[in-house]
Amino acid sequence: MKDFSLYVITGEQFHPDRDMISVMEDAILGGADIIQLRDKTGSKRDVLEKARALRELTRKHNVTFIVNDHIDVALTVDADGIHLGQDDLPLEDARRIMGPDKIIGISTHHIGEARAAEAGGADYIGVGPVFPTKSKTDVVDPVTTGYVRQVAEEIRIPFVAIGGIKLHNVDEVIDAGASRICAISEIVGAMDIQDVCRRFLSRIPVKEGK
Ligand code: TZP
Ligand code: MG
Repeated sequence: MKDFSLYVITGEQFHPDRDMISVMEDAILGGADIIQLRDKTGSKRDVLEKARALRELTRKHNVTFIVNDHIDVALTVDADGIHLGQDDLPLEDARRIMGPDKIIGISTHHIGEARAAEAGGADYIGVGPVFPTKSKTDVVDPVTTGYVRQVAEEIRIPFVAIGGIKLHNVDEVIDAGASRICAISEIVGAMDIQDVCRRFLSRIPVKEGK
């Protein structure tokens, strides 16, 4: 997969007065290089409609587009990939459905899950929640920067740190070895989304070949 630095996930509850597409376009204009549609409440039709709109937007800007949970929606709109949690369809089955070329990302909360995802052929893993977060309703204890450090030392596929990451604590995550950052509330809930994205990017080490 194309490498990335700033991964932004939709969180419509954080911008009740703004249209989701314009929020995500601001994130892209600020430098986000992966956009994920995450909708835990909408009907399949709603999710599909949002996915189509985000697919169009991300194509226009040449940005990677991932759908959370819904493999059927991801395939229907020709998203670049899917993101799955530990209770979703297993990686092996998802790969069979998605084919070899689509991106599959897996959420992990400890090193055993990270190892299994890497061995199973995931394209990247999520590492989190690093800090407490209100954006995820199922209760998972923060994994802390200790887990970020462990993954940075051992896992070879790309990983993205997620969960409670803000401009005021992102340096701790970078210092632990992360070079890809994901945020929801700090970005989509901001007054000036482009500015927040640029500030995040200014803290993330520049990658070779990017
Ligand atoms: N997975 C782990 S933490 C999280 C998800 C989807 C929520 C991240 O949201 P925020 O607002 O950046 O803490
Ligand atoms: Mg899921």
